[in-house]
Amino acid sequence: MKIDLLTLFPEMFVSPLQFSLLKKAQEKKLVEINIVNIRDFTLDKHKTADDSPFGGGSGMVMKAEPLIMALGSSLPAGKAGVKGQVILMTPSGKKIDQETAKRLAREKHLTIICGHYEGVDQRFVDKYVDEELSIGDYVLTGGELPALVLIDAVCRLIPGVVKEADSIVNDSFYNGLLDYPSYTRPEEFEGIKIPEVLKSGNHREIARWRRKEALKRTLLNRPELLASAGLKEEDKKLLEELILE
Ligand code: 4G3
Repeated sequence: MKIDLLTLFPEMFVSPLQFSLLKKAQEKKLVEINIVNIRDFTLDKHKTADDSPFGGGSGMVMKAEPLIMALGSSLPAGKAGVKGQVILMTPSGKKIDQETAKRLAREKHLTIICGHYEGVDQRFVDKYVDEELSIGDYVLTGGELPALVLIDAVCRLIPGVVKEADSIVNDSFYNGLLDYPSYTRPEEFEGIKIPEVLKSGNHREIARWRRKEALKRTLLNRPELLASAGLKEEDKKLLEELILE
């Protein structure tokens, strides 16, 4: 996958992309991330990337021309018009979830634009942006951190980036429920022992306990997920047990 990142603050990406999963994904050539400084495509000597809004009001609006030039610079050579999926990170976008990450992990080319100030000239958005995405209902100073969140969520789903059997099938949300709790050595910590069942060696009982704990967490923290988790008869029995407890 190729990812072009259009930003006014390219330095914000240097360190986060050099560690852990994203570093390995790039080393293995499973992902190529190209950072484009929008300011390099401004047309005037002051390198103006933003301007005041027509109609008045506070804040600044990102200008369309530098964005279009920056977008053009990242298109594959000889493939004008084949730009992949162009995404704008903005608090007014659709909220991303694991399904969004799975869908985007199947794309060959993503272009992610990091908005700033009060927004982006709507003519650019209408003509060049395929989807506006948000990482949640809060406002940040820029789209850079949201872009990194999206890239991390998407890249770990690209085949070969994370050892398949490992994490992904055990992820929270993979089965529609939150994760069950995990424990590691020592067996006793500050007087608290690990749940006895985890030492039993009885894999059926362990699986049942984990399922019940996942249902418990989901019931307590995210009850709205239960409706679409595709619960089986056995799950409903576990839920009834939990409600009685
Ligand atoms: C306003 C994304 C602010 C308009 C961006 C961009 C939060 C998110 C910004 C705009 C952001 C988010 C930059 N803040 N919740 N700030 O994903 O286009």
